Amino acid sequence: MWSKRDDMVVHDKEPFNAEPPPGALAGRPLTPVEAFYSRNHGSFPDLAPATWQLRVDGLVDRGLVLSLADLHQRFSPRTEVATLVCAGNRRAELMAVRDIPGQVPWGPATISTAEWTGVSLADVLAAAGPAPGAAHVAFLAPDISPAVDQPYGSSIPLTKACSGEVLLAWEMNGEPLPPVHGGPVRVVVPGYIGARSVKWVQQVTVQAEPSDNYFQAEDYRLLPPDAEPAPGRGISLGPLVLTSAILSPDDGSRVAAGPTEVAGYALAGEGRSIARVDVSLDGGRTWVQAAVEDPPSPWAWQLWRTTVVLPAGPAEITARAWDDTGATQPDSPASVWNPSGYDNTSRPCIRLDVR
Ligand SMILES: Nc1nc2c(c(=O)[nH]1)N[C@H]1C(S)=C(S)[C@@H](COP(=O)(O)O)O[C@H]1N2
Ligand SMILES: [Mo]
Repeated sequence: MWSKRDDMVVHDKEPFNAEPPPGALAGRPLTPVEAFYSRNHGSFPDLAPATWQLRVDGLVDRGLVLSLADLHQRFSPRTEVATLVCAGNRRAELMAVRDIPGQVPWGPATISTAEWTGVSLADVLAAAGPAPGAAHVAFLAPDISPAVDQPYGSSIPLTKACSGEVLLAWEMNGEPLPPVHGGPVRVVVPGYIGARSVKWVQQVTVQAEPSDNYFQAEDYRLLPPDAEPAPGRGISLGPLVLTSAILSPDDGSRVAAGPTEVAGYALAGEGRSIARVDVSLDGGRTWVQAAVEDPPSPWAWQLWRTTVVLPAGPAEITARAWDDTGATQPDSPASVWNPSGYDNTSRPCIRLDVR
């Protein structure tokens, strides 16, 4: 069985969509399972570990059918600490600019970090032998999204699939992967949006083109502000973009005048790291630097904190992260608004009532 904290922010009970209160993530490099966000497009399938099988097919020399025992016996285990973040993280701030009907109003905590153990997808693909023409690896799960009447699927480029860090994982934070997070086995694609880390995976297909599944071909795409979703339209989201958020204090809360600790996370794109996080109390005219922790792995967020002194009255705290190429975050949610509400990577801002 699995359970979540009583104070999870539950956006939908069925399918289950929930994020922890932001403060629950602050200052903890690894997220306990009970606080880990959960994003689902359909009901959880009920898969028994003893009968679960993975089919590997498509453009391969040898198709494979693997049980959980086969994964354990035929391949060496690999563990990676990786942050998962939903492309819809911080959508609520976009919705405040202009409504986005029918989408989950996610706050800044649709992100979590765990230690995942399984086998490298690369090793399994090597056993199957990708054939000429192979360029993408598609994943398919049995959970049906009632909104589109399709099972959940996605794909990643073959180069990423063969990069070692992509896992077929059966353990999360040292425990068997719970059903809510895709147990018995899920894909974990470090450095990519959460949507590509397919839970309850049953089929891995090597193919020439990206998956034609709704969640790859039509959803999880960044559209121009004036466009409607359509298959193939917009930028297909994969690799993560530089972002950060403030986790504590809570946006809109009341705090005592004087020194206040401000804490959050920052996450750089693949192959990059966070070089600096700045915090401003005057809407971005002046900035001080926060202390940034080393990441728990190259595939994980970096936590940051600083202490600011707040006088009584209304306060506004803004943060911005910089990566090691010198890139920083866009100014405002309005500047990145898009019709499906993805990739709100604008610099975070909270308001406080200081007494
Ligand atoms: N089979 C399946 N896999 C899935 C999903 C889903 O609905 N079904 N949701 C995806 C999305 S959008 C995200 S952000 C992550 C969330 O993983 P979590 O629920 O373990 O946090 O799972 C991804 N994998
Ligand atoms: Mo997501």
